[in-house]
Amino acid sequence: MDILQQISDQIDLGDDEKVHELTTTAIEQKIPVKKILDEGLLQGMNIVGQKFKEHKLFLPEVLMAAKAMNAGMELIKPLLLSDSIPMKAKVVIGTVRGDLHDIGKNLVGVMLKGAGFEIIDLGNDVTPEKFVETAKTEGAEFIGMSALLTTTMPVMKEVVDQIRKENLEEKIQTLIGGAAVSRSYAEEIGATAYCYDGSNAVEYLNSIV
Ligand code: B1M
Repeated sequence: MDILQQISDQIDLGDDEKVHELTTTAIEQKIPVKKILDEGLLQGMNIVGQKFKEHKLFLPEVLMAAKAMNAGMELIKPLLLSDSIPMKAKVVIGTVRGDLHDIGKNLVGVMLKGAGFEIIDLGNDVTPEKFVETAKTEGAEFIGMSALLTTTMPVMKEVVDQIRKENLEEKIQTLIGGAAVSRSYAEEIGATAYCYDGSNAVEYLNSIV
């Protein structure tokens, strides 16, 4: 069976050791890292997401799948970063308050870093105050927020509102992403941009920096 298919299957089964082993082999076989990511790791996580939605998998299994995904991510991270160039701009990134989903946010952070942006990663469950204060003290030009839950996406609006209230729109742009949000939501709350995924975030930032 195709090794990328095996990686995807082992994520679905939540076997972090197997994913580590298979990802190592895929790297040794010189399969392009973006292909390992898209057709192996992300593919597996998409299947898990679909099964979770259909109640065919439950939370502990999803946690195991997330652990397996991270086992692969740790191996490809340095490769995604290897082409890095001098820092172009600072981006404060985090998953919003109440939301613990950080796999996508981590991935976006790695890709932006690889594309030459300085990343200040605040982790998950980040309050609006923390986003804005950090961007101010660090002199960051961008705040990148991730939300995977419909219940946590309104926190993004709090950040945008806070930026407006402090008249910082000229200095700090807000980017949003994550499965819960969309371009129209970004427009609705007045965020500067919606980024579909890490590549899209890189493309957007490169186009304006
Ligand atoms: Co949760 N979960 N989860 N979960 N989980 C979802 C999001 C859900 C869609 C599953 C489902 O029902 N199908 C659903 C949300 C429903 C909704 O709100 N509409 C859900 C739920 C309900 C929950 C709980 C509430 C379950 C419960 O407790 N009953 C709970 C909430 C906990 C909390 O956060 N407070 C919960 C918990 C968890 C785990 C802890 C078990 C685990 C997270 C582990 C971790 O992140 N460390 C988990 C997981 C793994 C998922 C799914 C299966 C996979 C998410 C993922 O990592 N995808 C997810 C189903 C799904 O999304 N299909 C689901 C892979 C990742 C690479 O993609 O994060 O979308 P993603 O990131 C993408 C893009 O969205 C984009 O780029 C990334 C790369 O392509 N992007 C950005 C993301 N952030 C960006 C920021 C940017 C730009 C682009 O900034 C500029």
